[in-house]
Amino acid sequence: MNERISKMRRKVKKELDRNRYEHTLGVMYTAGALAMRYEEDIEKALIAGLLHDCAKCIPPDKKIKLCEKSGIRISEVERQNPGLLHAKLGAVLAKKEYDIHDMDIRNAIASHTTGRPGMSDLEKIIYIADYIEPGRAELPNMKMIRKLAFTDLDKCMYRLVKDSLIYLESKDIPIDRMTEKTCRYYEMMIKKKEVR
Ligand code: DGI
Ligand code: FE
Ligand code: FE
Repeated sequence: MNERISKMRRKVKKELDRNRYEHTLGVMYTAGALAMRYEEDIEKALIAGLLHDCAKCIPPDKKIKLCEKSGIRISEVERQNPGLLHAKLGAVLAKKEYDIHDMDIRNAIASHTTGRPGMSDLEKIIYIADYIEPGRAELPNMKMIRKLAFTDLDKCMYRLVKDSLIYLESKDIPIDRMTEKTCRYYEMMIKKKEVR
């Protein structure tokens, strides 16, 4: 691993608890493997995977304060569930603390929790790697989802976002509007592909 990434690894390790750091390494290497499969930039995928949860272990009230300071707009759902903010805040910290100027990497960090319509392949890779990394608690149908990740990024996105919505609804957890938009978008995308 090159010196730039090693340095980032040491810094991220200090910001995260042990389990979160282990998960982070799992996402980093899984994103690297998906980048190989889809001929994306491997180094970018490793960096985005490494930094995707860099704001995760900041206490909720501090998350809100840092977001306000950085000019991130906070929705009602985010105010009630500040955990959601770790994605957007992580993208800001990637710039400020880790010197990441690449917008695709920062977008991948920002969109990794709710997704968004029209994600780049790198963004989809990070969203998906977050779910399928080897250390992740088993989801229903994980075997099939892992296979789908290496077969079709859009189908895999739709499946994961749809399953997340079903899960959140079953637990009566308020849904972020972006998660709903993402779901509708990828449903439409895969229908378009089927027609062709
Ligand atoms: O940070 P990770 O745990 O690795 O994974 P993540 O960034 O995907 O965050 C997962 C959490 O995000 C999980 O507890 C569900 C939550 N989440 C995702 N979409 C929504 C959501 N929570 C709310 N309230 N609304 C959403 O739309
Ligand atoms: Fe996350
Ligand atoms: Fe994660």
